[in-house]
Amino acid sequence: MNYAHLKEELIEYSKTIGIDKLGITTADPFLSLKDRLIAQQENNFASGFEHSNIDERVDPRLSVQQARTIISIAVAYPSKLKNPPKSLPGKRRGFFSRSSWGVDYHDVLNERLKKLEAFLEARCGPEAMMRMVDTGALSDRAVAERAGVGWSAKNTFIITEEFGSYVFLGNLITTIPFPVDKPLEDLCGSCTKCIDACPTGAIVEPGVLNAQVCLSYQTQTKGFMADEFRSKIGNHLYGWDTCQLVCPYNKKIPQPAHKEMEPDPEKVKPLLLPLLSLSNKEFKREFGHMAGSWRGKKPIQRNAIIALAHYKDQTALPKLVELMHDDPRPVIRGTAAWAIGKIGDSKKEENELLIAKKREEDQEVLEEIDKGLTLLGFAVEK
Ligand code: B12
Ligand code: SF4
Repeated sequence: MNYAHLKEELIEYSKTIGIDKLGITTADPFLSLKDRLIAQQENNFASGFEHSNIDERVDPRLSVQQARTIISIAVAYPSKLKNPPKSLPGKRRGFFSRSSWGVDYHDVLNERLKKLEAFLEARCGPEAMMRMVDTGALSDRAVAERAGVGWSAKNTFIITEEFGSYVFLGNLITTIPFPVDKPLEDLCGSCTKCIDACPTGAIVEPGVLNAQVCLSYQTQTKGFMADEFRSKIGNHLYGWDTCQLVCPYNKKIPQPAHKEMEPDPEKVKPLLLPLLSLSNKEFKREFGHMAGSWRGKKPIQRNAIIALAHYKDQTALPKLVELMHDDPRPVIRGTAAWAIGKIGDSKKEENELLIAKKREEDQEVLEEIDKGLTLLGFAVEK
């Protein structure tokens, strides 16, 4: 079998099924990544969303014993929203980051990798292969970097020269001895725009992210959001793109034409208030197909309440009072109480908070009620 020829055929085929870039690397262990992953944990910089077994993360052969190569694919996604609906007083809107536009990228990339698998099986017979998109053991970025798909940039992204960093990554581990590609030159140079623009200083040094303070991570947690981040997330419901938006390599890039990834403006910039009344079933129907729904309804609703507080939207007060009194979830009751303090300006809101304070039994919610009262100028006894 001529594997160089097979690789050429594979690359040609990949273009016909919506893969924008493909590179191949060996299945050798990612040695320098190991220390990096250990350091992330020791410094408490990891998010907790990473695959937990570090040996499996760095050694592809713990996933596929006879692995010879890893195919890395990149699929570009749009970064510009056509005809965005306006966020108006009384009709304020939230925002899902670009990685959540269109159909969940896990489904899109997995479907494309399945096609690559079938293509290779038809030519090589049954081979041991394993697909990975985001949730697999390997670091998708480390694979893409070594396969020459893009360089590993200061903002920790893989940046492609063709599509900037707006690419999703996926891998196919194979037992096929393809010739491999070379890593690309790092083109960040002396630029530090992403480091300077990050509102929380999350890029602690070039290529190192403290995920705990990254606003993308903060929008995805399920508990109470620390006050310092509430004032920063603005109207963001899921994810964060500042370190991509400021990057010069994302400025003059083509908008990809993948139908599945086209954003529905009403879904990616939804009205905030209706989000607070969605049942689980309605949430799944409306947002379940989006990558940003993976943590369920609660973080999105919590962030929607914070966004309404950010806008000081008075029309939200009746709903927030209802949530503070009746919602079974402490995070929602407490965040609503804090938001009432942020938005409210009358005795009425103060009375509602005092009523809630008498009834509430959850310690964290009680603290949020006190924050709300303090924001309204009420002297809270400690
Ligand atoms: C956990 C995780 C997160 C966490 C932590 C992110 C992080 N930077 O570590 C949080 C929740 C914050 C997050 C946020 C986002 N994520 Co995320 N995330 C992941 C996940 C599941 C694991 C990442 C990981 O292991 N990080 C640990 C670090 C240490 O490793 P790494 O970044 O993978 O690898 C690099 C470093 O190790 C570095 N490195 C290695 N050795 C050395 C040595 C030195 C000296 C240095 C400096 C660096 C260095 O080079 C490696 C290659 O670039 C991957 C999917 C996967 N399975 O890999 C997606 C992934 C990284 N996420 C992705 C995306 C799209 C996002 C968001 C844009 C979503 C959004 N809009 O909000 C943000 C971007 C935030 C950011 N600046 O990274 C994409 C990135 C695509 C790309 N072009 O790079 C991925 C690859 C998913 C995918 N399959 O497409 N994510
Ligand atoms: S903003 Fe500058 S430093 Fe940051 S990733 Fe882009 S080119 Fe590199």
